[in-house]
Amino acid sequence: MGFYNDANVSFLTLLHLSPMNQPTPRPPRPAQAASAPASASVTPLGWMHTARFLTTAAQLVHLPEYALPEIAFVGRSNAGKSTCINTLTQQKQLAFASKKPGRTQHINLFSLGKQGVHDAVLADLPGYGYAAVPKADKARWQRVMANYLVSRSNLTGVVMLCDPRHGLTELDEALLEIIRPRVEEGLKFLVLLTKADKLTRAEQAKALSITRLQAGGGDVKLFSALKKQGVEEVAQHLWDWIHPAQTQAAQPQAPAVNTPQATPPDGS
Ligand SMILES: Nc1nc2c(ncn2[C@@H]2O[C@H](COP(=O)(O)OP(=O)(O)O)[C@@H](O)[C@H]2O)c(=O)[nH]1
Ligand SMILES: [Mg+2]
Repeated sequence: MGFYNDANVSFLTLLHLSPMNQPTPRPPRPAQAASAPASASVTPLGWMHTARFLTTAAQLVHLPEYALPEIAFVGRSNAGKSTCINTLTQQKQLAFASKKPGRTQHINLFSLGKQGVHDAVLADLPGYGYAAVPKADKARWQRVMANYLVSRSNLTGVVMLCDPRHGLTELDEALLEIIRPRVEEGLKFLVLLTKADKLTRAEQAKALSITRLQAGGGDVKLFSALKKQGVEEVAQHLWDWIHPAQTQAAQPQAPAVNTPQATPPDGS
């Protein structure tokens, strides 16, 4: 459990450090329109492109609370997280906002939704495992991250980014342990193997199968910002997390076999 060894604190201690439900001054809330139907013409990539910077917070108590589903992006430093968010949202600078001085250890939120009707939020969590970060900052950040993943009540899905040339590391596995109870209760979870362009097809296949085993059979996909590999597929995947009813409705209906004919209302 690298997370806690580094921080030298127990998991239970972490849970008590930053309760989420304290009353605090909050930045403006997004529109409460989670149930508003998205336009039929909106594609998953079009939806991702609506991402707009919402707010930034160094501590959980400063995160706004709302009922909108939230998808968190997590991963080691240099895994390709900012590049992935920018590629998915088709915006050059969006996630690089977190590189601004003073914001490197912040949670940055981006709202999703067309014409001011927000229906989800992306949360960009700072990368972990960066050796040059002072130990005290590392420990503080690990507490914030663990607390966020355990207690953020509107957290709907987690996307973990991983450079397949390094595989899932001890820190990634510690994070998986933290969210496992929530995944068992329905939290969505996806591992993206980034920079897939750096691997041969055989290496890609091998990395996929190894990571699937490590992730306990969870969803694992290849992604390359450079080659635009997996971009549409991942956008669709996240769309399905947030709009399950619409996704179901859009499934082609299997032809009915041996089903009794419905009686017309007029009895004819
Ligand atoms: N070849 C290749 N390089 C990538 C890809 N995605 C990110 N990178 C590079 O990996 C490095 C780290 O990316 P960045 O998005 O800043 O990682 P972060 O620290 O996880 O946010 C940068 O030099 C990127 O240009 C990709 O799909 N292919
Ligand atoms: Mg980054």
